[in-house]
Amino acid sequence: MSNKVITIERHIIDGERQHPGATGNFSAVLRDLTLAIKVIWREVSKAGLVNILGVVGKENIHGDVVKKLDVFADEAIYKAMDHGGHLCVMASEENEDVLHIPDDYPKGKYVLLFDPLDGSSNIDANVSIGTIFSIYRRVSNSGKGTLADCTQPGYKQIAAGYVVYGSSTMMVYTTGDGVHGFTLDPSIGEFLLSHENIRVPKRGRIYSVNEGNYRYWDEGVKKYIKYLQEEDKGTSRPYSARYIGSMVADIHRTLLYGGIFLYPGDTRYPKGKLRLMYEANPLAFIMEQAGGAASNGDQRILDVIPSTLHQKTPLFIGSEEDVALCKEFLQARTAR
Ligand code: P6P
Repeated sequence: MSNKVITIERHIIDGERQHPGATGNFSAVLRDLTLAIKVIWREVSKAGLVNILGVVGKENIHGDVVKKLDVFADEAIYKAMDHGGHLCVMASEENEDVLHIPDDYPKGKYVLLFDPLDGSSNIDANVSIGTIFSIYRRVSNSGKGTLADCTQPGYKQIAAGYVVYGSSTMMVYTTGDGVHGFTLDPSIGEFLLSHENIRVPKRGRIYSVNEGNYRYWDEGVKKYIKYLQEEDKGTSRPYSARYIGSMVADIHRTLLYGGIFLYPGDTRYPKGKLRLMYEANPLAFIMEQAGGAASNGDQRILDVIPSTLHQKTPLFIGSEEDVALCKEFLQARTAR
């Protein structure tokens, strides 16, 4: 076991060097993004002190207006990424339209999509929350990026990652060459390689879903969850139920321990609640790169051809065998 201290910046550059002819721009994108994430971490880790540091909308002890954390995170990423000259356009969960690079800054060949702070409603209960990002090469020729640059199918991603701000803060990312996890060492402000080449177990023993929605699920989902709750030692059932309600934390546990996370469509919301472009796609890329799977119930998430920037999708993601079995129950629904 090497005791080398490998920062995420070092890991990114080493990865870049393995691609002859790489320009270094891509590693600059990830480096700039890592800086934005450290700025977000600093605010998120103070969130519990909000009553001391001022409440949202009011001036804090420094005379600055306190912003909602997800607005703060959104602005922190945009400001860190808008001037490096590597991106032609961005898009965020917090903004209806695409986010253009200011006119006086150069435009690059990459596209960044992000959910700046997913699960932020949990922050008051000190529950882990997360940042999710997805990077593509532009499809437009030059100049300002376009909506088409931001609505490419997930299989075209060149990188994806998430940060889970929890008991420790971890950044997990892939550039298509495996999945690697970095834990923030607050004493030096660096993300250090702690989980090299993460592999999700082929099958787990945990399912993660909001069972409060049971009455709205279709029959296939109901039968699948009931199946997981039956006793059969031969197939490691009953499974345990774990649901944090903060997707990045639920996905992180699924990635490390195996099992399945599901947010199905239902009679109220046929497409479910989660977003395709900056939630399901990046997490699907990561899960597949770790040996798992991600489906919308009918097809691979990464094969879905997007039609709108903020479109929602049902999501069934986790261990390969668990997702495959779940799909059998879902498709039995349509075969009925
Ligand atoms: P529900 C958080 O608001 C979020 O977007 C995801 O992080 C999480 O998985 C989901 O919503 C929880 O939704 O309907 O179960 O409360």
